[in-house]
Amino acid sequence: MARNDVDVVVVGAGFAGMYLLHELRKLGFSSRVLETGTDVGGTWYWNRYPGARCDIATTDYSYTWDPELHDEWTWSEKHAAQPEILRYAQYVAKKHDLYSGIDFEVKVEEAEWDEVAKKWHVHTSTGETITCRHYVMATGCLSVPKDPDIKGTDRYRGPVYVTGRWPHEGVDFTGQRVAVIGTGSSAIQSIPHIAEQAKELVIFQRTPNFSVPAINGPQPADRVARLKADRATYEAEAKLSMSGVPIELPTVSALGVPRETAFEMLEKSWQRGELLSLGATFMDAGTNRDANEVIAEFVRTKIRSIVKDPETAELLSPRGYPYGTKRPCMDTNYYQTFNLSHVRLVDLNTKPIRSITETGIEFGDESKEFDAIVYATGFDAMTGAIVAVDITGKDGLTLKKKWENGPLTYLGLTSVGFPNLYMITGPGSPSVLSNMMVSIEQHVEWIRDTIAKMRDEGFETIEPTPVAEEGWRQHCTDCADITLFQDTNSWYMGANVPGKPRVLFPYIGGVGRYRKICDEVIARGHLGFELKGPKNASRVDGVVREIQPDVESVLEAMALMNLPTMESMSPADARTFSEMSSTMRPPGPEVGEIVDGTLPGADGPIEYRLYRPATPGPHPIVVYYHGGGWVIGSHTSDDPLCRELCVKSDVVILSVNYRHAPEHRFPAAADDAFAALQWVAANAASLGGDPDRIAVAGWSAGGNVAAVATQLARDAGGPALRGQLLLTPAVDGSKTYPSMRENAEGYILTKALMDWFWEHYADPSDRSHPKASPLLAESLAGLPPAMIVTAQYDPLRDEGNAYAEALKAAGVPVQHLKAKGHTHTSIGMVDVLPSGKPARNEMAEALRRFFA
Ligand code: N01
Repeated sequence: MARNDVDVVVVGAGFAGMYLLHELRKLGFSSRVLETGTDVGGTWYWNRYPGARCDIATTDYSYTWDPELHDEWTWSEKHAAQPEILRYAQYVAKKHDLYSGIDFEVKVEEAEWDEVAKKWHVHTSTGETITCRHYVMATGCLSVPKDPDIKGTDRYRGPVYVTGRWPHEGVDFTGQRVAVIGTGSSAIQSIPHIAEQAKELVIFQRTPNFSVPAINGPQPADRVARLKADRATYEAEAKLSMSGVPIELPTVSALGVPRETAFEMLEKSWQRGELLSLGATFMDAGTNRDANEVIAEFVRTKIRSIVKDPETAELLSPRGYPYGTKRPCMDTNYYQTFNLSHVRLVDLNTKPIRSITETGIEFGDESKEFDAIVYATGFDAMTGAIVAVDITGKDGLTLKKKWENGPLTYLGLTSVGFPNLYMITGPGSPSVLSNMMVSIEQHVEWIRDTIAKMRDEGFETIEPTPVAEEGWRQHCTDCADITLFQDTNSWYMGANVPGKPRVLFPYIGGVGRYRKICDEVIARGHLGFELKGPKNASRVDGVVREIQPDVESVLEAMALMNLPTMESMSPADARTFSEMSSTMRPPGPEVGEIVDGTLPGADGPIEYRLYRPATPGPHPIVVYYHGGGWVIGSHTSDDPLCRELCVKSDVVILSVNYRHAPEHRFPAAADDAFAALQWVAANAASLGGDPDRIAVAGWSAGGNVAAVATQLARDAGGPALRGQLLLTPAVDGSKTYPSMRENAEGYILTKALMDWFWEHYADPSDRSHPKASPLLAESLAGLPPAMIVTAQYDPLRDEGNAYAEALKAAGVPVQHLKAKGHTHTSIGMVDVLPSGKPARNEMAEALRRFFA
């Protein structure tokens, strides 16, 4: 095959391009690897600034595909420095004869898809056009330095250095007055070294960063021992971990322990000298702002304890954005550097740079001369290097145009309209939120296996489907939505480059989950891809993940616990089991007052719990019916949800302990529900409520009795109700809906459990009675406005949907929320699952509207 007509063109000879070249050769594919630099190493070739080191311990930042390397190469330090990592890349390239497959000093300028030939034409800076079946961008996530975006940069006549393009021969700053602009990772690593040489060093800071000490030294003995004893297990754990480094997952909330204990725990993490340690101290650091603030304040106390000048310490202390939402830095003596008399910090918020001049910098009301300026101003991250090449796909569509409002990819690997184009660690993959080595190897292997399958099965092209791509965008958004990342101006969000769309560029669902998804895509016949060949075609369309990521995590954790099923227990044991589980959940918000009491049920007294807001009354009253399949639960079992509804809707919630089956079968629960409603209406004023503003609410079986009580009130001519809020209600026990089969297992409420509940509650013959199945009422006209919430992965979904539709058809105003990616139980899990919060907010809003 001609050199300019190959199976695969790979752009970039960093760790990704090198490994891919090795794999392609192994499988007999012809390839060209094109690299702008003069050597291999990618990021470690370009970033030669003083102090450049790997922030991930280098033991974890090593290739795993050549096991011999583990014996042949020993890292001299825990966090090896750039020259050593570059030597490692060169060593591997020599050992595997990779140099012979790489063209250096070649820049790829354009690539266009040829729909007739089903090939890419790649145009390079040397004037060559290379035709290839597959085109891989292995261009790295942080490879295009961003424009510093500062007035006057072209005026300066002295030497200018950019951290990401550092001179190969190094720079000697001895005796010089040096300015460093920026305080990201590159600056924080280089500043202590520049300070050692410079006569005077001024650091221009726009946003202070969180930095943890590397505590560098030899490779940690315990890690080395672990790897020696069982490397395979270690590597497998890394692949399924959150960030590509196996660390123990936290189980403690930062808010669940006293501040002193939290700080002791953080001190231990600090002393570990690992990039991920601080953030991994608490389970809620990434999702709860208050929990995150505990870490932020800990770092600020550290800064205050190191930096002697209190004003400088304060300026260096990050405030106003959560820890981890800008990439945390790792340093050796960064904060200590500010104790040196020739080092000065300038806060650009109070002294902005007016202009760079021919000889220095004008800032605030000052003007200073410098012998050298260092720009540590970062990169056009994630997409910069990809769209720097003019890539034109099908129908003349360019990738740049397609990504105008944010990158659209399937799995961060491929994009609709660009057949046979692959991105290694592209946007929408864990990439920069992971140990890059783990993510690089995974993508290389995924691409390798895919193109090998195509060759073996006679396919010429592969392209994701629009449905799959949109589903992936939504899943990435779902993952991002439950984190604290969105409000921070970070390069993760594209905020460092003016005009760049503001989305979270990397996938934040975790390395392990991501890998499982990619494997699942392949196992399901390349789900979400269309593959075409001259003689055959395959299209398995669909969305690979619709479940909310936090819901999935809870389901996975529960599956690991291997708990007995409730239906295998006696009702008494099921109740005890359920009560025990409830003791472990967060309590929900504080309310003004809680009052426990009894009220007359249909056949004797029943208990209730009243939740009163802290605001002055009288308040509207919502009579609430708990979930638990008429068998388990009580007036206190939905405590966190009742508290939250009380606070958010500013209403009194009165939760009723209606009688339970099998001791009290149908229609005891329904009769008690109605009796409670009547009693509340008659006693509203003495309960501190407004008798004219009463509504009902209920979850699951509680939604069932709430709906029934509403119908009974209508039929009895009162009490008059303002509304009904039904959360994943059971409304028809007379037949099996498709969702009961679809979601029969795996989502906590199972078909078997629902059958068990019905068996305990009502005879089959009774289940057609509207007091058991309110959907079957003769008429639904004249009922109060309803808010109905149904969940995608709930066996009861379709009957809830049917009730919403039937109410609408009967002229009842209905707000129907179909909670995407949720289960029967997930929406009500207050302070456990952030993804349920929007639905609960809408529920609270609906209650307010009922009474408006
Ligand atoms: O770049 P950055 P970096 N005027 O974008 C400031 C990886 N990395 O090269 O925060 C004034 O983080 C900007 O201010 P602000 C790592 O993932 C890894 O340091 O935008 N200031 C910020 O302080 C890292 O996150 C390693 O307000 C301006 C700084 O410049 C990523 O690369 C080592 C400005 C840029 O910080 C990027 O790090 C190094 C302006 N006009 C890097 N424009 C290792 O693992 C920008 N800034 C070893």
